[in-house]
Amino acid sequence: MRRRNLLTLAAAGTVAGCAKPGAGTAENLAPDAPDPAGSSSPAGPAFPEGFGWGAATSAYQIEGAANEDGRGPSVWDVFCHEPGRIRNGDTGDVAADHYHRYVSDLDLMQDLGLTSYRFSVSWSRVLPTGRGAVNAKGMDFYQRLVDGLHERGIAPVVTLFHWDTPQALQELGGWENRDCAKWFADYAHTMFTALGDRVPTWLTLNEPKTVVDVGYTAGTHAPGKRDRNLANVVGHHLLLGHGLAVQALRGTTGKSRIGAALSLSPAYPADDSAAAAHQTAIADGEENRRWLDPVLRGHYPQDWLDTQPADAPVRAAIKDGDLAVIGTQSDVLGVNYYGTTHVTSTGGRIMVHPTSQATWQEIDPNGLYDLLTRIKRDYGDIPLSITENGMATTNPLRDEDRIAFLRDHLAAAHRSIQAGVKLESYHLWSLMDNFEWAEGYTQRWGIVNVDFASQRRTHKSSADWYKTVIARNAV
Ligand code: IFM
Repeated sequence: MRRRNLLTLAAAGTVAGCAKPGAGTAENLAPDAPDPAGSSSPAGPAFPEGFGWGAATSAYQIEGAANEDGRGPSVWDVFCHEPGRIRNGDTGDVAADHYHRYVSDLDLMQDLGLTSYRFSVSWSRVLPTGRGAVNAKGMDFYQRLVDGLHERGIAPVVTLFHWDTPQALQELGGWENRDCAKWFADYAHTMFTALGDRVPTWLTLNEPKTVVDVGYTAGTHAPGKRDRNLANVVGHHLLLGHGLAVQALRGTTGKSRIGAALSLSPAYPADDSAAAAHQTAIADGEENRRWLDPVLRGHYPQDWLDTQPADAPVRAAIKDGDLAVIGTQSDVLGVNYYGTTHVTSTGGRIMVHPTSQATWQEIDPNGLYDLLTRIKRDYGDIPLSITENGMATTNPLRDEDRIAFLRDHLAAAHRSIQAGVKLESYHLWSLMDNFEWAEGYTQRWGIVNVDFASQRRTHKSSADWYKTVIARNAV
């Protein structure tokens, strides 16, 4: 089942980088790269000098140590422990035990040659009830992690919210409560103060769309609600939290950059009919513009608003001045890209391209080129970072399918740079196998295999391949 295949229902109303700035420009593309890694295959055209080669993870998916050192529970801790929520009853209690193994994980990143690492902070590890006194031990973990990255020459890209709302705040309504945007900005300010310029790039929200579509509409992610009206209110409050967090950073003397990480999917008509074209425009509004427009232009797209009935609660949730806050200028946009969307004349979705172990994924590298060049065309030259891109595969170690995926997507990213897109960095998802939400440990997204019984890490073929790519700065 497609995790994100909810737009038709929603539209019908039937569902209650941190790379150095200036890196990715066509002007500074280097000539064809030499092959320092000694790979037998010739290197393709080189990426710009200083291009950020990264990998991404998130707190709940890898850290474990759920009940240690004063960490408070998040909605995901509660959700996972409810019977029937997660495949095989898996939880993130231990996950990849990164909280205890972060030093060897940092060494692993250094060995790969990463120059950028995207991770998220567990809000309830730092602020156990989401507000109030800082948990010093929790904060210390992120201090040590950031220090360890700098010692290894890896730039931290830090996401503030990757879905793990503190449970104490959820009991006050979580993101359904407008106050959550303010609580989030206060937490963000705490992090800016603690880590300051040692974090060159902050990301406010990861994929608010997934929270709306999966956490609040399908109900298969925490907090497990099925209410499209409520979901859209949550979406607005998430965006408000983003804007307030950007403003909180502007209120510091720091020089870090900030933006959101949005999951985006180019929508194409499944046939040549006018009806399919019309439905595709609606789908594009839901998948892309309802997130891009507020963040980068300070307004919701009118055609998306028009899909909301006159009495839709989201209309009342949007207060005067909110869009100006949400549209506070970002420095960077994080792009999570997993695939394309094909829309039929009745607004349904069909798969035109191959999928992966994650059957919601429609693999189409050209979609990445279309997406990146479209952002430049429609939203201007904001620096872009690919903050997630990857595939799940059942191949445990010899993951040639993942190598082909990464190669083709990196080639598309390179073409976009040649077309003038200001792409600064690429973070594959994911550094290592981890807790894949409702799928538990059954889906393997890492380039490093994790044996969850022993916590042993082993390079997959894709890790060795990526190491070579990074060494020669070329695919
Ligand atoms: O694992 C997730 C990640 O947390 C957010 N983006 C998609 C990934 C794969 O489903």
